[in-house]
Amino acid sequence: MNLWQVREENFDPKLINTQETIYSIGNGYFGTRGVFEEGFPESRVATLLYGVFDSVPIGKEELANVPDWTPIRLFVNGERFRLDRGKLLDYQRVLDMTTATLTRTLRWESPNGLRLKLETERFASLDNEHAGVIKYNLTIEEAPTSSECDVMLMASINTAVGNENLMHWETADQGHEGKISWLSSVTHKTQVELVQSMSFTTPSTAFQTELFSSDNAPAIRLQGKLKVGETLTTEKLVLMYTSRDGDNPRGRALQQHKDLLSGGEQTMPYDALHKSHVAKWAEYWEVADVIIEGDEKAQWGTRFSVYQLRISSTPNDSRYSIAAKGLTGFGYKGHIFHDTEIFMLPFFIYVFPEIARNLLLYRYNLLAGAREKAQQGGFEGAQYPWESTLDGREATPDVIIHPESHELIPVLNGHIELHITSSVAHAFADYWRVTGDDQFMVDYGAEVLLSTATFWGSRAEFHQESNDYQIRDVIGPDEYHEHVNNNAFTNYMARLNLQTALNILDWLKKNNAAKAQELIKQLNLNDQRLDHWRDVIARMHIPQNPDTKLFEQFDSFFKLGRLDREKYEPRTESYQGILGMKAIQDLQIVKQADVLMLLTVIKEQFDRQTKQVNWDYYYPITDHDYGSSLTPALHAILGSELGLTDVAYSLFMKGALVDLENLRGNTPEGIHDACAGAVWQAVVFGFAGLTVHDDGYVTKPAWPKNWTRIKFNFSYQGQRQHIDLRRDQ
Ligand code: IFM
Repeated sequence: MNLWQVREENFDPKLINTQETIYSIGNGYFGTRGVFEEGFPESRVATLLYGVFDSVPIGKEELANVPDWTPIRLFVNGERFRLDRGKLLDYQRVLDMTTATLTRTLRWESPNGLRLKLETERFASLDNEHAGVIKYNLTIEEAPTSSECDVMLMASINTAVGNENLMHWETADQGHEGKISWLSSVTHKTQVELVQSMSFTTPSTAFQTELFSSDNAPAIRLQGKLKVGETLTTEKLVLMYTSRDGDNPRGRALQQHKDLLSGGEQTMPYDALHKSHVAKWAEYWEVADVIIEGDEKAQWGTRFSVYQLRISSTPNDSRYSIAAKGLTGFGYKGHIFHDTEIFMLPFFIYVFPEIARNLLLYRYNLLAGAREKAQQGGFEGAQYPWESTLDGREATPDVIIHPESHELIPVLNGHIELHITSSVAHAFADYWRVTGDDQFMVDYGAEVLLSTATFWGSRAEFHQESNDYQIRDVIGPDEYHEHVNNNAFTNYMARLNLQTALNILDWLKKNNAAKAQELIKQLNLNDQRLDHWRDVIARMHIPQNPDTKLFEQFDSFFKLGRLDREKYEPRTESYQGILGMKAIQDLQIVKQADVLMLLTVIKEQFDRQTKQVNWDYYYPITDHDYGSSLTPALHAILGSELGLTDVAYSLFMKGALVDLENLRGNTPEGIHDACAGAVWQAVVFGFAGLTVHDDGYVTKPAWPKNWTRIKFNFSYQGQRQHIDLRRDQ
């Protein structure tokens, strides 16, 4: 098994959409699903650009699938090559993660008995984020009637793609200059302009090139004769620039395209572009790779996760963040959830702080939207939306079609799932703790922490009869239970948000008095407000038994019925799917880590007894298989800390293989990026046991069976650390 590769040795049409997700390529600026150049029925063709949205009737806006840059249609002696006809003689597809290059080699016999071999290669340049490149090589192996064939290849940019049935782009203009054809499209509602320039070249002098204008699919045709046994080499280069990149996207695309094609050899730009792309990936892997010895599948799944995290993010843009499915599918419409801050961001904080800063800046830049949301709810400060897009306003749809029951159901998360706000605040504090980047805290983090604390200060209600502050009517991370009071995760993290804000203000007063005064004035942090925060901290209702240390997930959770889970095994769907949304509210069944997420995200705040007693209670009532994909790998961290290494390992593998084996059945919707982040965390914080303290860090490995080595790098206070743990044999 090559642990740097994902391979497919057979083509199974039934798996088409799953494999399209898995074989996605990307560079953070754009992601392209692993669709075939020649197309295929039922294919879910998609290229998504970081932060390029258009409006939708339900759910505000979605990443707008751009005109497809990949098509190359092939005709030999008038017969069209397509995998749903003829006979596939050999087939192999490889995603090489070292070089982020997708290759496909196949041999095909046409219905008329002609045999050909195709070798294709594709990548989304990491060195030049605007460039997508395809090498397409054709060999005629056998032709029944002649030694030479008429070959026609048609490369195009196809506008006839949408997000499922919704079309987002209007062709604005198109044309060609020299060898380059270009298409300008504009999103219907948001008016983003995209220019895609295309060249399709071959060194073969036996082939004629013709450029075709079309508003639907401008194309470049290569036509000529190819002798049996000879190979035709072609290259398709597409550059994409949008109005988000600055003025004149057409000028930028064309200028750069001409530069890349200029000069004799450069008419075949693939190799030079590939070289610089590979060099960039080598730099990435040098820092980001995690080595696990003794367990090939774990190594493979972890590497795939680390690959996914990079193709979903960019160091060059802080106006958007990482979507739940990155740039690999339509699931969750490209919206940003707590998936980023809780699940993925730790990887970037520890490994790629440049990208972490962008992800945090995204939230900082959207403070205005968060302030507006707080105000609309009648509160002060900043409340982050549960689902976020470009303007920081709430983007959660009010209704959706339930994926299992297909009913139209109201979605309350945008209204009452509040914990995202403290997760964002925690992310800034965590970045600071690990990187020691004081300036970032001064310039951005402090304002976010103080503004979110202001929100919690106004959201927590004082209750006379219990003499405490409560946060009522929420949805906690376990989304099965709605309208609950005093969710442990929400209240604990809100209290921490308040405390961290006070600490930061003290620190600022000592270290940057001018900034402290500026924020005090700007955010109206008068003594009365700060005293109120102290009071909320002191009297926040935290549903936890002080003797046993057991948290109650929310008020009266323990009074809910217990489910005889055995009765429903074996299952193929969630308990919510089986029992319905209403019935599940009355049962102690947890969709995803809630109390246990609290004990993991801020693990240094809890002792072992607290962790153990809560694990014993909540682990068995959580749906690890059909609840949320986010949390099995996250649970692995706590499991390893508690010495439950076998359980932790099996949870970890559910995360590591979630997409590679389509364990949840929804890989066609896109990669589970939160899960990818949790997989990295499980290896580093769980099995390697890395804990960063204020004055250093320690590792405390818990070795899964057969693992003999864990090696990774991370950055601590700006210095690269190399961890290489070997198991005593
Ligand atoms: O953010 C998650 C949420 O926690 C569970 N449902 C899916 C969302 C997007 O991944």
